[in-house]
Amino acid sequence: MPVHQKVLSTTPENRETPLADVPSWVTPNRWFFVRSHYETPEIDVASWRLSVAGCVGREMELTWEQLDSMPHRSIFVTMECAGNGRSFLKPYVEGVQWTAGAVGHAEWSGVPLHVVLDRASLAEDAKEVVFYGADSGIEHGNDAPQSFARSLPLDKARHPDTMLVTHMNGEVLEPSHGYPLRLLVPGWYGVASVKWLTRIEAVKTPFQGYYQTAKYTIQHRTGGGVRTDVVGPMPVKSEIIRPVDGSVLGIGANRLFGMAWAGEHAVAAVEVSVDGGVSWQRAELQGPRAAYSWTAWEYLWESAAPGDYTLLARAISEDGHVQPMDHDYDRGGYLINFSRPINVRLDAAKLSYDFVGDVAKLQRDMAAIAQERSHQPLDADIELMSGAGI
Ligand SMILES: Nc1nc2c(c(=O)[nH]1)N[C@H]1C(S)=C(S)[C@@H](COP(=O)(O)O)O[C@H]1N2
Ligand SMILES: [Mo]
Repeated sequence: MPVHQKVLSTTPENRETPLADVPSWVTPNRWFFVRSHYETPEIDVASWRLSVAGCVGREMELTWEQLDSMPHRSIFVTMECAGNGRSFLKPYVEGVQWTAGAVGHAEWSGVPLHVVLDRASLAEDAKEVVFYGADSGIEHGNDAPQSFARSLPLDKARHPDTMLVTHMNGEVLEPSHGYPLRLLVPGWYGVASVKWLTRIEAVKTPFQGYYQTAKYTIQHRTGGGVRTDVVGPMPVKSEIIRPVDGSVLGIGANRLFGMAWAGEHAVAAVEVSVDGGVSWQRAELQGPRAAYSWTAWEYLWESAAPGDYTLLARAISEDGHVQPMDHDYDRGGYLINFSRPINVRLDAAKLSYDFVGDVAKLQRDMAAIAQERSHQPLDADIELMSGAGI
């Protein structure tokens, strides 16, 4: 059976990971979701340069070789699109209609951004750093072509984990993921991690770009009115990967399996409800638990009573935040981290004998799946993208 990857549009490229078919801690590159606003730019690395400019003591033009000779490191980070899960919102919200798979986890390698900022001697009065991608085009509702650009506040830009990335899971970045160089902002939504970097500019005043002020912003009610916030850190979230919505299961023991993540923080716990949120039980966390990375969890659900059930999972972050039960519509089509009900039926005519796997078994299963999948063709289900393409 070929595995289907859901392609929401091809120009620009938007496709998501089939989470239920790729239940591994590291998302293989060929399955990793792609979210692009314009066509993937063709870049010749021999003539490519990274310019570092603005409020710096020393402006620089770095070649690929120069970057490659700087100190490197690697980091595991979960990346999620801020619009992930948008198709589940009711009422409908405009934009790419992602299901649950605009999220993945990879080992990223490259040069810490602060190394480059230090070499350029960032000025004392710089307030933000702006990152420009090589891609450009006309976005819905805009006449003038523009390039994709986003800024970071100085503390996040200088953070030792914020990186200029050249490799993903040990391989040179693929064109769709930002070759030859992308930014990686651990713990923040994917939009901050600008692909196809060509220019870094330190500035004294807040950047006013389209993807900074018009898109990827959310409304926030304060005592006195409404404030507009830029989409940044990822809040705590979990996903039930198995069983999938609409499954018919046997009575007996059924294993629920999923992932949970909490942006800049590690996951502290995951709770599961099999009665639509009336009562909650602790799930078992499996495998690594670390800041920036998602954590696998499982729960053995034993029930002899046939009928319809609503399953929920809610994650709790190490800094004490609990995943909400409902979407906050002030956020529009972004920051979609509510616990989403999964409806299943227990059929009296079937018996189920699942058991909770130990970590070694879980890893053997994942390796076996990876092995099997690597020989299979990748099929694409093309769906027309609806909405404004943001
Ligand atoms: N230059 C550029 N960078 C970009 C984008 C883009 O369209 N152009 N999309 C952003 C968004 S919204 C997301 S979610 C991530 C997706 O990264 P991926 O395609 O490697 O998964 O890239 C971000 N960086
Ligand atoms: Mo995104």
